[in-house]
Formats: sequence, C-alpha cells, structure tokens
Amino acid sequence: MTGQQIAGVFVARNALASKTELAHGCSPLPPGHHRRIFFGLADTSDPESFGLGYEEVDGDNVVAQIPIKSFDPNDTTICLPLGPEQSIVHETWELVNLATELHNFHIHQTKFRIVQKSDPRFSEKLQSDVGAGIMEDNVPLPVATPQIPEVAQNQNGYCTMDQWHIHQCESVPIVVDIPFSQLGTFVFHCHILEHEDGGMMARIQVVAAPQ
Ligand SMILES: [Cu+2]
Repeated sequence: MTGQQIAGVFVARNALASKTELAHGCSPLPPGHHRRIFFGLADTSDPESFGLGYEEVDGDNVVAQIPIKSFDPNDTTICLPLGPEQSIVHETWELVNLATELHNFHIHQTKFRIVQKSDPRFSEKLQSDVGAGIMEDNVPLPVATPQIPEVAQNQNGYCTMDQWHIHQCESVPIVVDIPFSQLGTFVFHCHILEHEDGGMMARIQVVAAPQ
C-alpha cells in the first residue's frame, strides 16, 4: 500500500516536471503578427549612438514597442519558442532604415528570404520583387528620404521612429521571412562593422517549445 502511494507521488512529480513552461516574455508570435526592426540612433543629436528599435505589429497596428537603443549584452529583445514537436518557426520581419546612410541587416544562426511584393500584407509598401525568394545571409536596406529639413539640420541625417510613422520620413522597408530552427541565444545586427561595434545590434533567443 505504501509502495503504491510512493509510486503515485513519483508519477505525479514526473508529470509536473515534463510540463515545461516558457520563460516570462517568451511566446510565439501570434498568427498575422510580424516584427519590425528600426535601424537608427538612440539619440539623433549623437551620431555615434547607433542602435535598433523594435515593434510587434498586428496588421497595421503596433502592439508593442521598444525605442531605439544601443546593444546591451544583458538584454534579450526577442524571444520565441520553436513550433510543435520542435518544428521550424517562420517569422516575418520588416526592416526599416531610418538613416540617409546605408545599413545592412545580418542575423546569426539562420539565413532568410526576401518577401515578395505580391504578398498581400506588404503589396502597398514594397516597391519591387528584386531579390525576392533568394536565401540571403545579409541584405542592404534602402535609405530614408526625409520630408522635413530638421533631419539633415539637427538630427545627423537620422529620422526617428515617430517621424517614420507620421510620414515625415519615407523609407521603403525590406520584408524578410526568417526560418528559426536552432535553439540558443544569438544576435542580429548591421553588417557594417563600425555600426555593429557602435551598438546597432540586438539579442534574440530561441527556446524549445513547451511539452
Ligand atoms: Cu549600419
């Protein structure tokens, strides 16, 4: 009798142990959502303050936002779990260059494909299908076109996220489909060394799906 009770407790503990949960703040991107990464300056008055901004977008609505900031090795900007049975997860990322100079997107651990203009979610935003479908390791981002003189006069040629949202700066995004299949913590960053070293980098974590 006692043995059965012990066995029962043991089974219950095992059941608890196998029901893993995701860390706080780590969840799958909901269907229809995509991520938007901004390449800019944390402080437009400081031309050395290279950084990345982040938004989670549902259709046209921003549902989460992190202002542009320089790389912090203790900070994970994005966390996502693999799919059911630890399957590959595809995410859509929209890459926006807020600068009148070139930036170049690069991510570790995985390559990515440029999304086609025919994708109904982005058909109005994208200009052409050039490069669409090809597996890429890095991609240069079109430069921003400011509509207001302040950007050149006072902001070192860098628009803010707000100015992009209210169309004081036009910048055609590059949209990419990224397949995540490897667990771990890695980074995405501007592939121009001076910018990367200056802080235009962020950390991403891929964790196992809960079982
Ligand atoms: Cu750059």
